[in-house]
Amino acid sequence: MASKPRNERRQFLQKAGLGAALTGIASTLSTPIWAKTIPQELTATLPAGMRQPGSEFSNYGQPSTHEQGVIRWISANSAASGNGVSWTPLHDLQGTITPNGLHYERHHNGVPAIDPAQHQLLIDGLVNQPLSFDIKSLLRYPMQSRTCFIECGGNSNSGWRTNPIQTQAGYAHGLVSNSEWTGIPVKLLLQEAGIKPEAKWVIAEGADGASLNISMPLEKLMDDALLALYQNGERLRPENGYPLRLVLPGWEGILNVKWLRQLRLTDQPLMSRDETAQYTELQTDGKARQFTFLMEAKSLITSPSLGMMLPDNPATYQVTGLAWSGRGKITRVEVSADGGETWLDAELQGPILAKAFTRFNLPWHWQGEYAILQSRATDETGYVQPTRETLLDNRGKHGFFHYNAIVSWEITEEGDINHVYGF
Ligand SMILES: Nc1nc2c(c(=O)[nH]1)N[C@H]1C(S)=C(S)[C@@H](COP(=O)(O)O)O[C@H]1N2
Ligand SMILES: [Mo]
Repeated sequence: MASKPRNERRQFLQKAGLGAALTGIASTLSTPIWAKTIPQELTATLPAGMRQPGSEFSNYGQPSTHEQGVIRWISANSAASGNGVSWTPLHDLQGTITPNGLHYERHHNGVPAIDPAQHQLLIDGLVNQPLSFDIKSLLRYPMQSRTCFIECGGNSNSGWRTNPIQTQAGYAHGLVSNSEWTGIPVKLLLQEAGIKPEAKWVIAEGADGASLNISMPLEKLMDDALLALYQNGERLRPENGYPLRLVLPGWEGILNVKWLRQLRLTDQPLMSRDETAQYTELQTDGKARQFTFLMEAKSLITSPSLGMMLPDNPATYQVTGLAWSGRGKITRVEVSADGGETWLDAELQGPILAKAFTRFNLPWHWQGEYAILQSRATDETGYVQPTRETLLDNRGKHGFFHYNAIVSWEITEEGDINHVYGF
């Protein structure tokens, strides 16, 4: 369904009496009871439990067969096999941790089959002593865990299109996932090799067909970068970099080099294809943004969202979603039901971790009126997620990377949900 023009929408909202007061959204509303009540005398007829033994044990558990629709959506590049993405179904998930089988994928040249017994990590360049590590020796280091998101710089880039894409939340914004990564602080290994004073940059290389080469400031690697070997408690999945990858909390996906085989310390960036021709953005003044490492604050209502519907009214619905920021902690998420005229603070589910998904919740009482649901995140630096209008004003109409504008879900009087470009 096409989105309504702005004026018509405003009239709609006024007619529905949603102008100034945020009728309907109330954080104090008690949770409704959705369970059916049954007469006492019927409780005796409840089934007596399972008499037959259930199915066998399994060596590795799989989701219920009733959950087969919860999948990564694959958009592979047909012109170059192995190049493409698969999206995390954020709209089907709850909590904040992305299950390993549903972590989004971005490969430039497919998933290499790596035998960990053969794999080596080389640290060389401007170091006192070049070092090589095999996986067995890396597994003996003291490890640390860090829960953080990884987001592709190209996530949500359909937002730059003229017309709002009618795709489920995760399949337009799910090139981001959140995991507990466990491994060795990169700093520890670099210090072991001994960093020469001239070293300012590190060129990381993966062992895949693309042999991805990418430059990153040494400073970040000495700060909070992790050489991850484990993902949510188990060894990395092949798709996500087995047997080891870089994790640079809060920084653009491309820097989180998978199947890592080399860290070369240099005094300047490499200026490789993926940091010049790609992953740069032409600005309105003709100059390009380059090395835009940080992922800015963003939020997304995952439910209710496109592909769902509101079956009845009046009724209370739980508005829920995710917020994250590469700068640190999320401090506030506001929700609007009237296209941004009025806002209410959502509840933030703890623990709130820096550079990680934060879930927000807010009950919303819907009485069948036309509405536009939006969420707006603020992080601990005071940065506020921009409207689409502001983003386009600042960055031009033809961007490609780093789209983090507020997302608007239109709720029709019938309870259908469309993606619209909000006010
Ligand atoms: N070696 C290698 N590392 C890589 C890539 C790749 O193609 N090869 N893709 C990068 C990009 S663009 C992103 S967004 C993330 C995706 O990580 P994931 O597939 O684990 O989600 O890995 C990065 N690391
Ligand atoms: Mo990416």
